[in-house]
Amino acid sequence: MSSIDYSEKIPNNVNLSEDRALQRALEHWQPNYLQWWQEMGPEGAQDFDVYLRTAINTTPDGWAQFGHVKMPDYRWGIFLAAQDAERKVNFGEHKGEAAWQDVPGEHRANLRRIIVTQGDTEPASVEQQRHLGLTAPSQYDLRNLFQINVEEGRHLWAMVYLLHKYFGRDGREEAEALLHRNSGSQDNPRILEAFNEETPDWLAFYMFTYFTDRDGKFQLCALAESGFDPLSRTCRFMLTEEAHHMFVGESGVSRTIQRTCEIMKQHGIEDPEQVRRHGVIDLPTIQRYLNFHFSVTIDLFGADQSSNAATFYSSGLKGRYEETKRTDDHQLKGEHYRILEVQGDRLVEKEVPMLNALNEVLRDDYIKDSIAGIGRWNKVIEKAGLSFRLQAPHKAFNRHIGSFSGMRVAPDGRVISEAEWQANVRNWLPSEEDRAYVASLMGRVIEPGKMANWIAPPAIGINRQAVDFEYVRFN
Ligand code: BYC
Repeated sequence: MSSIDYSEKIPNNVNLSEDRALQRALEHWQPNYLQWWQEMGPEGAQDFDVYLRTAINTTPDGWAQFGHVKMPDYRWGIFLAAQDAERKVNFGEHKGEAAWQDVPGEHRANLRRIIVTQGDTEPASVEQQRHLGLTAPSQYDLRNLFQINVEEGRHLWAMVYLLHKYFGRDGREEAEALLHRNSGSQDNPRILEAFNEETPDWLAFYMFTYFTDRDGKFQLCALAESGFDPLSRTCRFMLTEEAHHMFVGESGVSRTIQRTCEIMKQHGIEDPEQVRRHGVIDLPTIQRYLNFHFSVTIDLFGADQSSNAATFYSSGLKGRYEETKRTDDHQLKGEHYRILEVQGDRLVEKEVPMLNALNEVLRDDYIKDSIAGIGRWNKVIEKAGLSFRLQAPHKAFNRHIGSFSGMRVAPDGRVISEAEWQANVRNWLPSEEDRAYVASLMGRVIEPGKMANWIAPPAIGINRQAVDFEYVRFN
């Protein structure tokens, strides 16, 4: 089994040693990154040895090397998926041209903006999750949190590589700024709203990794279609790591539901207050967390009609999900898409030019994918013989971006008054009391194989290790 060459400061498959100027620029950025990691990365965990998966190359047996590593020593390498010399621009006005190996001058500003927005989310999520290690429900979960954190760090490196290599001085300045904005900061916040929200507890963490990391999957899939080949290759490799993040979310929520159902069955209770007396999270609270994370995440797709989205597509920078599997003309001029808008107190469908609706197209693809997992959570409840069912709220519910922002819409899609919203919001979104209750359950469990009372154990361990394997050595 090959291992990382620790004499190499920045492991990579981009021939970094042949580009001295780029190597120097990245070596200059690296200490600032490490300082950011010390200050904003996982709190109090710098000395732990963590059973981590490290990518050392992009081959099937090289992208997932497991072993105990201290997080600050993790090798945040730069890896692009293999190049296809025949690759073309597959959509938009440049369709059929050879894929670009350099940035086309006329698209430079837009491309930089996309890369910066993508890059900004990666350190933001590490900042949002920074305190969670102090209240992990098990060693297994603690390890998964840290795995996600180091990989988000690597994804930041991926975008910083593109900025340094292809955008000269502007790119270097943007790379510095990525370390200076901070999640939730009043003066210098992260770019997208969801990345300024707190992730205060583990239910929020699982919901975030299920819903918000899935936005990552869809955006990365759209960018993997880019005519700018280095961006496409970078995103393709990032996607291999993303799957585990969504797995942590889906299985985490599932295990939480399973434990709650066990208690409900065992004691023959359904009333949330009674359920809470047993120290587990009642299903209506899980629904409210779901409503919150679903609605905040679908805002991340941008406005339902966006000239930016049309430009990104027509200029070949950002495609649709599974662009190359679609059978239309990949230019979409004269095509239409149905979006919803509010008319009086009703939501009505309206046809708009497809190119302007591409944020909505991606959002709808995302919604289909995320609803599938909610169905799997319901299977756990059904299997326990309980009648409660979780549901995705209507896509107009609790929106802050696009034509529904400022509207009051109930989870079932009814346009409602401010008074009705205020009277019911506690039933629809997590209240202060809900958050305080969930917070009260969060206590650190560190003995191998032990779980906090509110969550069921996982079905299997990581990399075929036992569930009670020592995933984290606390030293
Ligand atoms: N919050 O024309 P619009 C991930 C702004 S997650 C605040 O619709 P556009 C990950 C917008 O900037 C994936 N502002 O915008 C997950 C614009 O501002 P200006 C991240 C917002 O450009 C978990 C204005 O509103 N990657 O990887 O079509 C853990 C008009 O909007 C928001 C990407 O997002 C918002 N939610 O669409 C770790 C891909 N939405 O120009 C990682 C790259 C919109 O008026 N980004 N605005 O000042 C993009 O493709 C686009 O920037 C967006 C926005 C789809 C996000």
